[in-house]
Parts: sequence; C-alpha cells; structure tokens
Amino acid sequence: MKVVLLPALTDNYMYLLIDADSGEAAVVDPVEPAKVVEAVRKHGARLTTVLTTHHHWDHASGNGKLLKLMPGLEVYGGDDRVDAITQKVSHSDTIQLGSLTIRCLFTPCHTTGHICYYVTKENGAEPPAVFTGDTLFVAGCGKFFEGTAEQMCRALIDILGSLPPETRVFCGHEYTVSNLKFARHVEPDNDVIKKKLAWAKDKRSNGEPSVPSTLADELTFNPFMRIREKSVQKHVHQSTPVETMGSLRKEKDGFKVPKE
Ligand code: GBP
Ligand code: ZN
Repeated sequence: MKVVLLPALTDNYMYLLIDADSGEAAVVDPVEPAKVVEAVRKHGARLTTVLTTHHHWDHASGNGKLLKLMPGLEVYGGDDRVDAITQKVSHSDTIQLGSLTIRCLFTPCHTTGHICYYVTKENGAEPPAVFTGDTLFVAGCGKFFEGTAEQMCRALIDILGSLPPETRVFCGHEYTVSNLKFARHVEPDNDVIKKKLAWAKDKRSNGEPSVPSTLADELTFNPFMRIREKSVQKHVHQSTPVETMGSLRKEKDGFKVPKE
C-alpha cells in the first residue's frame, strides 16, 4: 500500500491510499478536492472511495465538490452530518480496496459519529496503517466536543491500543510540536518526549510532516495513551485511567503552549 500525505488548509492532512496491486485508491478527508484530483493523476491511481473520519467542515466539506469532479465515488462515514455521504458505516464494517482491507473502527468522543479506518494488506505482507482523524493525534488526542473520558479511553486504549504495535498512525492534523510540549509538562522526566520534540521541531522547520508515527511509539510519549502509567496519574492527582483521561483533557484545553 502506498500512503500519500496531502497537506490542506493550515494544519490538516488529507491522505491518498493506493493499492499498489490494482491501482485502486481511496482518499481520507478530502477537504481540498483540487489537490486530491491532481495527486490522483500524478500517481496514476483510480480513485473509487472517500473515507470520512468525522463531519467537521475541515474534514468533510470537500466531499460534495470532489463527487462533482469525479462522479460515482462511494463516500463512507459514520455520521448523517457527513457531507455527501453515500454509505453509513458501523463498527467493524469492512471495505475492500483491491488487495487492501479497510476496517471501520467506531471511536465516538470528539464527535458522536467519528470513525477511524484500519488498513491491512492481504496475508499481512506489509505493516498496517490507521487513519485516526481527530481521535488520536501524534502525541495527543482530539477535544471531547461530543463525548466523555470513558469514550476516549475506549477509543485510545481498548480499540486503537489493541491494534498491532507496528501499525502506522496517520492523523488529521499536524499538532505534534504543541502536543509534545504538553506531554513534557505532564512527564518532565520522560526523555523519549524530549527526543521526539527535538525531532519534530527539526522536521517542521524543514517543512516536513511529523506523520506517521506508530502505535508502539505513541505508547512511549502520548500522555493520553499513557493514562495507566503512575507518572501520568500522579501529575493530575488521579488513580484511575478514566479520571486521568478526563483531567488531562481538561488541563490541555487550558494549557498555554510555550513559545520557545
Ligand atoms: C492547536 O492548534 O494545536 N490545540 C490546537 C487548537 C481539532 S480541529 C485547535 C483545536 O482545537 N483543534 C481541535 C482539537 O481537537 N485539538 C486537540 C487539542 O487541542 O489538543 N475543528 O476544526 C476542530 O475539531 C472544528 C470544526 C471544531 C467544527 C468544531 C466544529 Br463544529
Ligand atoms: Zn474535528
């Protein structure tokens, strides 16, 4: 499988997912359709599928325009509010894209209809990928606009956390540097966070993306995936994962990111 990162708006990512065997392709959150059409042409792919993570305008508002440019596309999503949706999906539904299997993971919290898309190659011949929208970011997670700490625990720990550790994480926004500054505030003694922050600053200053990471890596520096760690629980004065998740989210919502 080939994943082409397409930066959009100020800090969003769209992704073109291409099955190398068949040339069939899907696009994740095509908010800037013209850029998608150009990338499809450049890579000689055959676009058949739109995967929408959630209904927010900075992810879904390009669906209708793209459908006009490329009629016949199937538009998947988990929420009736998704622009131009043609197929509503539920947890564990699968979509076939040539030799790739896409499994829908229902992860409500940021919005009530949020879906992550987990992609595997037949026979496990390549490491899997997961498109996490605004549920999981590199070193962070989405705001709880329409959900609870319990739901984000289910999403990050029970659902995404049980995928293979080598799974590559492709998220909806480039927030890595600011997320890692919050992570460092939570765990000042965690050297992995400091190293990842230096790496991410360097990448960004060269105009390069900090995406993808892997689930194994997230478990080492993402405070929202580390809510079972004593160090993280201690920082927010909590003793359970759910309470720790709720307190961390509240603290980050009011966190002033240092300039440096
Ligand atoms: C930053 O730039 O680093 N902290 C952000 C500020 C996702 S976009 C912007 C922000 O709040 N981003 C949202 C988020 O979940 N951030 C996680 C975090 O700050 O830790 N959005 O554009 C947001 O979902 C939106 C669109 C929101 C429509 C509501 C509606 Br309705
Ligand atoms: Zn959003």
